[in-house]
Amino acid sequence: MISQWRLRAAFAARLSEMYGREVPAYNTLVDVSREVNEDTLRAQGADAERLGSIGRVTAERHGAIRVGTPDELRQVALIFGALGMRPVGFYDLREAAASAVPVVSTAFRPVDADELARNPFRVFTSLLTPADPRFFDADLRSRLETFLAGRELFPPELLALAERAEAERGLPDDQAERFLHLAVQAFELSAEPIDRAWYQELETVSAVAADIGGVRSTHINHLTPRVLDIDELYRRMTDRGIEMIDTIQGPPGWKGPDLLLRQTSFRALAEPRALRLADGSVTRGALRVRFGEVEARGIALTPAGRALYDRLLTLVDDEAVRRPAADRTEVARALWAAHVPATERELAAQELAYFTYRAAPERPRNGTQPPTTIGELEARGWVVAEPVVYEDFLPRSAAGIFQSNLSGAGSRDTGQVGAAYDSDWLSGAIDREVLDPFALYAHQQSLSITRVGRELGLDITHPAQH
Ligand code: OOG
Ligand code: NI
Repeated sequence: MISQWRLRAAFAARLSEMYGREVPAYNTLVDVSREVNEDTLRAQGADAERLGSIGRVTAERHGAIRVGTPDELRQVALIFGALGMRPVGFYDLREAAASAVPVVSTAFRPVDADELARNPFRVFTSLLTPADPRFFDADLRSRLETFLAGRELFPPELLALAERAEAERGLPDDQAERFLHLAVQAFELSAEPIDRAWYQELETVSAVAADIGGVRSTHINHLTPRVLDIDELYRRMTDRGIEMIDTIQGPPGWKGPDLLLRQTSFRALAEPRALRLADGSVTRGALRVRFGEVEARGIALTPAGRALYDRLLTLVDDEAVRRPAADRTEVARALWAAHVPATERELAAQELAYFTYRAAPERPRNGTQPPTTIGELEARGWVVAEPVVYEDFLPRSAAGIFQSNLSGAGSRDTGQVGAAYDSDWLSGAIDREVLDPFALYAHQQSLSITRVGRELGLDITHPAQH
């Protein structure tokens, strides 16, 4: 029997192999990431592993896929469910992007700390929103929905195996092999000719809509390695002559702890695709949709910490309007230095970030009365704090990643009111609860405090959940 986490690790590795064959520049990104990670580890020693062991970080990837209907998303949820991955978080890219990005998204990932440590593979998964009249008029919507209803992304054999793997928490060897083969195949770029007129019609609305609804299959859009020093990676890729997008999305590089998530990418590459013309003939064309992305992960923030992050982003925007010539990164760095605590201890004290706690190996001597708050226990050497890694995504960064790789801005009818989608809607559509990332982090923190309290025989006051 192959367990779910082994299936997940094998799927991630095979997908990576397949994507490297399809998009060789991805291999360069993986190679440079590995070099940067090795150099960082050499330079920083154990500090470099504060947010994950080098083993985990080297193997770590996230993928991105895009589907067209709730039914397709339900099938995706089943396939990832087989791999022990659950839907976490709701991202509305329609609002976060300036260009037309008519999708709402979630991320499938493992949720338990030990499962994340075994293999943290996650997939950012976007669902097209044909019901949003800002992007699709009634006629286009109906043709689009008919087109989507007539395609099959995942063969029934794959779904049956997925169902079995999820129910039995694994698969026997031969079935595991078959499942992995079919699952990877489902995300390969299809050679089937694309109806050029249909693709182009959707492209005038949104390049993302064309990528999703203009073809009869799905494909992996990018696969993202994790790097310990993203500024260094950006420099090295640029030195190799690879054209990167203008910025690193997310928090600026600064002197304090790494927070949340920083991401950057190289521009989508032209890939040969077969196109069917109106007269039925097939010609070779090229489409730019797939790119390479890389990310650095930091500490998970509480709702208060996240609100601070969002507020600082707004301040950076305001400042950019006031001083258009100023360097955005410098502006962000200055704001960070002024508003964000520069140590883990202060982040914890202000309840801006999540930590787990364990009993210190050497505690104050007998007879010393221990304090009762977790902050005091940490400060006085009774417990040791470890930062919780941010396992999720950021809507604004995701929008930036989408946007910088679109061929055109598309169009949007701002006179229309957008169709409403939210986390509950998504849960209903796929018949699985879309989990709240904050609740997962808070639970992990609180569990560790309860445990350490039991170990030390103390009734510890937990930080407030806000
Ligand atoms: C997804 C873009 C978002 C990320 O890492 O934020 C994303 C897509 O292009 O389909 O992958
Ligand atoms: Ni991504």
